[in-house]
Amino acid sequence: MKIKDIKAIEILDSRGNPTLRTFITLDDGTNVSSSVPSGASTGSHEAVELRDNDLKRYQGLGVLKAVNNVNEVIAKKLLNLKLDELDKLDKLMLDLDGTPNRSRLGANAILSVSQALIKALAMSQKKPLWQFINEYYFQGEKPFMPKIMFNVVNGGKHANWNFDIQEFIIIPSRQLASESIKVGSEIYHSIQKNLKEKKLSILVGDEGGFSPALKSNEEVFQLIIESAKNIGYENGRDFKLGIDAAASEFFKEGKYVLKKDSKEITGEELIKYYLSLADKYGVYSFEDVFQEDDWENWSKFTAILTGVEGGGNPIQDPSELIIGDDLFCTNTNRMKTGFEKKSANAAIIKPNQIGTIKETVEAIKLAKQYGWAVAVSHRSGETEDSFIADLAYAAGADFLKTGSLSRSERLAKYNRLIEIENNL
Ligand code: 2PG
Ligand code: MG
Repeated sequence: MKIKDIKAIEILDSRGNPTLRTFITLDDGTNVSSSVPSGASTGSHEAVELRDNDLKRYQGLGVLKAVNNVNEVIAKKLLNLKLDELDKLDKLMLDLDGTPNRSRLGANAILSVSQALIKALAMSQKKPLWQFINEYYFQGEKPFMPKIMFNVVNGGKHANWNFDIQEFIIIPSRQLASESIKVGSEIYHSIQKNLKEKKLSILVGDEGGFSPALKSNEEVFQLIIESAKNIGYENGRDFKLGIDAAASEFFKEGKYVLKKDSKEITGEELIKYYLSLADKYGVYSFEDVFQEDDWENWSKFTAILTGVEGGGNPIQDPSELIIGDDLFCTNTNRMKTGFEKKSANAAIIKPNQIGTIKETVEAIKLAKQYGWAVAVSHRSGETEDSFIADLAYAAGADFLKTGSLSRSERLAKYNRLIEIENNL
């Protein structure tokens, strides 16, 4: 099988900003496309998302340079090559880029091709995408339906006016995707009903979660627990609570500034605050709870919360999750530092933070080797592409995190899990 054609175009993501969709045609007639997402609360150690910075188009956010890099630079190198060794093709693109952070070609350009190549080979071999990924990258290790992290209340940059904590998450305890999605949806709609009764807004943020005018960050937990209870679901039994603080976004001159709570606090005080949330509301999952280079507080918090002297790993079945997202940026070098410093016991995995699926898979394998939990994740700017749902299942990831229970770019991933569950 040879690559006959590669063509990228500029499309729009769920925020209406430009991103890439790349089409690949093989000489056996197979034709697929894949699109890439875009973050808002991005980590400074992420691979570079190439934007045009031409203020005459899309406020500078156009991706025509990245499109051109696919159509002129990458295509020239890959056309007519055999498609059987995907890792080699990814490596060719990385060599072509030649920078440590993909700043020449753009991680967005590279990833759109990397994903499309996999889809093309899977389709050409007439295998479901998850099966192909599982066999090719995970040597047939048993695939596993991830638990789902639903971000039902949005704050930080994703709502832009309200809570300091970016995401308030529920994780249904059910293992079947369809069951988990049902519990998530029922709680989501109960929150909506509760908000209407309280005469609060039901408008949603970037990831489809509500962002009502409550008085504090803490009140959100009360809202979720109460709304779930109204329809018979118990916190701890039927679902667990989590947060993605995206704390780099509220770290200002050495202090953590919680505007909603009118507090400017130190890392030590922030640790106490999180411990109180674990205590009062049973918050179980803590993502990006400190600034992305505040290793010291990460390690302290992990040691205290997990009760393991000197830190948290390896933990096979953690009672609490401390997850690095901006902390690691799906980058194995940063993960190694995190392991040495015992900073976390779980990693968020986002393909566009690193650039190729080859490297994404390496990050997943390293997290597993460390005994960390793996949470495959979307970005706040998404498309209808559901690649990460197949990836999460194929990789045997513990979690898939892909937004709330509204907005089709989020539901596309949940619906894909339901398809997979039904062998489709
Ligand atoms: C995160 C993500 C996705 P963004 O912080 O985990 O929820 O947000 O894509 O804006 O970085
Ligand atoms: Mg995050």
